[in-house]
Amino acid sequence: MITKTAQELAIPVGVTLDRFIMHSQSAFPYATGELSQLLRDIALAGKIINREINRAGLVDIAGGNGTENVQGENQQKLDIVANIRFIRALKNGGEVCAILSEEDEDIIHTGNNHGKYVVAMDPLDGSSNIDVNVSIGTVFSIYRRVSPINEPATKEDFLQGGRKQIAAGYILYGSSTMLVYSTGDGVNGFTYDHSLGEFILSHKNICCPANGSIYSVNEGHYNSYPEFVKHYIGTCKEKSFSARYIGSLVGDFHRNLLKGGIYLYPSTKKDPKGKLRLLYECYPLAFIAEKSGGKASDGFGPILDIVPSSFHQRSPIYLGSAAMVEKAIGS
Ligand code: AFP
Repeated sequence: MITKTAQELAIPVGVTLDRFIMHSQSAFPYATGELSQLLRDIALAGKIINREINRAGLVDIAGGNGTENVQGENQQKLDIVANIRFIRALKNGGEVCAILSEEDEDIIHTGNNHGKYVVAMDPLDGSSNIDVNVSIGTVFSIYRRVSPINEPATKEDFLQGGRKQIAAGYILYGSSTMLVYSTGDGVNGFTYDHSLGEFILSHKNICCPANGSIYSVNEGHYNSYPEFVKHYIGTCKEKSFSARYIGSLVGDFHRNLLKGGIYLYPSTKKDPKGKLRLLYECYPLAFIAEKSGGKASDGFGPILDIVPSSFHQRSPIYLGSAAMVEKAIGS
């Protein structure tokens, strides 16, 4: 008879997100646990959105809602659902005094003026992929407020600049659902185990490969890209790099983060300042890129150094493996 060890008989579940957060917090003797709780609130909202997405084909929450968001883009029902879910989770959690969302023009005051943090987020990015079962994501960015505690948050809380983020990350609703985040010290990824209802540490200390052979760009806009971008795309083709672009920033970024690659969204004639939003698309992913050894540039300098002037401002972005980003922008 073949005997099995305890490990073989009952494979360990692994480290849950809660346990990981608790252990990380204990490394900081003065930590109050509020940021930890905030990360848990985000994870909870992610689980709920994951459930909604999985049921989308069965209940009436797929497809357009017939409304437009602040950017003038058609809102999908799930955009609205995800926005409500996140706002509710952050309001109920109590640590966040205000939220900036892609879906709303102005900041949303949670009523928790005692909260130390503000969150900028795109609750559901890649809306055009919702109906067709392609990966979509949530992107978030966390700041410690600069306005006085116990008073309403101000716009300055959100316009601090990318270097002031104290944590950022994303949730990818893909072939599996993953939460990837950093509080500044490394980047870690957690895969959602549906049967347990828990995010489990699956990608410890993610390091973006220094170089790669995947490029992700919408080549449909090629004719209106700046010359340096056309030149770089040409070099990718000469080297027979793989073109991979699904039109969901989180999915395209995640692939390149793990395998080595670059995501480009340059300025175009239609969007001379780029399409992606600085505060809740570019900053958080630039933070993750840098903390994992990668780079993020707007073509002139690091994305995180851009001084923001408005909530929904846009930026071109070149993001991913350091050597590829450097080559693309010619530095
Ligand atoms: P939507 O959320 O409106 O689908 O935009 C997605 C996105 O912001 C980003 O996730 C994609 O990479 C990019 O826009 C796709 O834009 P193009 O359709 O112009 O390639």
